[in-house]
Amino acid sequence: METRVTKLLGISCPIIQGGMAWVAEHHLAAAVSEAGGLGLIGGANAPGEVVRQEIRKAKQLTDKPFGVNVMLMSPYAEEVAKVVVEEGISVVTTGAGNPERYMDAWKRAGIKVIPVVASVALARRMEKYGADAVVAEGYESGGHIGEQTTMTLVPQVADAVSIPVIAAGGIGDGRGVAASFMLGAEAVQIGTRFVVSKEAVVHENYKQRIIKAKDIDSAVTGRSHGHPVRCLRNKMTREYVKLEQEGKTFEELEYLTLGALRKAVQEGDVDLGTVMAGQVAGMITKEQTCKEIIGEMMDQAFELMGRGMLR
Ligand code: TUI
Repeated sequence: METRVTKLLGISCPIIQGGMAWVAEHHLAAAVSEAGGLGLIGGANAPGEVVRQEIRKAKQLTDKPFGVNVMLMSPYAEEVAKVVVEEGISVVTTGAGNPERYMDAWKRAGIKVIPVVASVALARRMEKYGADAVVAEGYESGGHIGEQTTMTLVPQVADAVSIPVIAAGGIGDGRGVAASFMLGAEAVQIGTRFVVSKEAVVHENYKQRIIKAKDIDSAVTGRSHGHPVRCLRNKMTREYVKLEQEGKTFEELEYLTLGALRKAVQEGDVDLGTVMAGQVAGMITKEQTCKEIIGEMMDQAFELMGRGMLR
């Protein structure tokens, strides 16, 4: 399937992997790119040199294009912003903030810049600053989220900008891909389903928590201090939400989440760790290779769109 996004990125399937903290490392990024999508290395809270090594390892696993996600709330965002230029990365996505201050340097280096946005206002602003596309990410997503649902955000962003829109949040199979295209998107970003891929170096407990999750099993922590994060309900989220209701400040709550994502992803502590996942967790039933995931999603999307719903 060819769209402005596949042409822009030089990929064969309009599927971009989410730049998930701790999960989006070189094995996953390379596997998604090898399967025809765009793999991403998640900069997350890692120092520039760690991201540089991840980039170099991914280059050894694939000749296909892959990108880097720069998490703008990271204390190392500036370092990572330089590393992507030095390492000749061709596409950067950004999350959890406004990347304006880096965009000039990235554009001068010929990097395609795709900010993740959660509002029409930021999408418009990013287009003005030279973004090549935007990811419109809805509230159904895992991790740091905005307030708009994917169903409402994607068409409003698509109406507001001329650059291509990539839909994210709540897309777990080919039905979601087809629906996204109907909302005006020209590609999708997939996170949670790739967490449960064979190539994702993620603790088995984490993958099993997603596989066993039901539709209502995620919770949003951090609303009270303006940094809402969606993860699967557990001892940590129950304690967090209880303390938030008691009026505790961000600083008082921080101890609960410091290192908690690593604890879940690497050590498999899915009770006290942060198990970030989107609302699609309830429809993910098995571990598959990235190639199987992309193949299945595209086949199902094609079948649905071929029924005359889109073309
Ligand atoms: O960035 C994400 N998802 C993430 S980042 C992350 S790491 C983290 N861990 C703990 C706490 C916080 C972060 C885990 N998941 N998605 C992209 C995204 N960006 N979603 C929403 C936004 C966003 C929200 C507000 C982007 C910009 C924004 O406003 C910027 C502005 O200045 O208007």
